[in-house]
Amino acid sequence: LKLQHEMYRAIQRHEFVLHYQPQYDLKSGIMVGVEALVRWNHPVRGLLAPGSFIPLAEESGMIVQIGDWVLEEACRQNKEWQDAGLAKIPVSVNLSIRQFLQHDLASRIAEVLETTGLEPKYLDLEITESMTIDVGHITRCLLEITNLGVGISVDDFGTGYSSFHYLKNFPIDRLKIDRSFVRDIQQDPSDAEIVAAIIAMAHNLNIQVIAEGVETEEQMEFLKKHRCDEMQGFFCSPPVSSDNIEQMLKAG
Ligand code: G
Ligand code: G
Ligand code: MN
Ligand code: NA
Repeated sequence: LKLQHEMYRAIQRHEFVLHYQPQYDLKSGIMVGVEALVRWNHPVRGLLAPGSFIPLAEESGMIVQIGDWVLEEACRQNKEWQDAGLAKIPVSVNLSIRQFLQHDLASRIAEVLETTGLEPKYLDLEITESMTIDVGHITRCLLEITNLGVGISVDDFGTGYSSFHYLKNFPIDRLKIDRSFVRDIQQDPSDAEIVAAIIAMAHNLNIQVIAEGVETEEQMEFLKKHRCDEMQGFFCSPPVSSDNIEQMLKAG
């Protein structure tokens, strides 16, 4: 496959770039985090969204190298913002199950924090519910990571078949309510109930909650009313370039 072959050279050729989507505190409206989202600046095809190459990268195993680049670049960029005097906020990085299957993920994370100089509390790792291949291994790995002081979020919460298992067994700091539940909050009473229940349950377990895919003011008001902690979505901002994040942080 041509695209797969090109992907091998893309890291060396600096063709991957990170965009960042802001995350806001619902009460104060302050930007309290960003999620790093990779794009491939393909020399011929233009800027490719992750949907068009992440599945192939997962299949081929290249996601390990790409994910490693994303991790280091996100930490480097965040430290650069901090060094420029901008507000200190954590960056969230999406992890693939393939990265967990490497035996030394936690030490690699420690190394990246060391080389970039980023404090661990300014890194958050997003895992998904599909990552149930080897529960024992993942639990040990997550404990090593949280012991470093790095945060763990469950991405796309509610879409897998093991949501409660995750909450019960893994050291989770935050869950991200999947945007499929947020989308119809106004129209579908069961989605509204589910979202309200997720927030209440997470808080009882001492877990923070962020809603994904917030597109309207009404959705935001609903989430505020139910004491959701943070939100992310097109209503506030789509993923944007690092320059744009810098501007937004400067503007306060
Ligand atoms: O930005 P966009 O909506 O196109 O992202 C689509 C999907 O790609 C999201 O589910 C997101 O989690 C995933 N994705 C984006 N960046 C990364 C990354 O660096 N690593 C992994 N594993 N997935 C990513
Ligand atoms: O699976 P993950 O949460 O990592 O996916 C993040 C992706 O979701 C981003 O690539 C972004 O393009 C997309 N996204 C972010 N905000 C919204 C939104 O408000 N609505 C929709 N439909 N997609 C969003
Ligand atoms: Mn994510
Ligand atoms: Na998600």
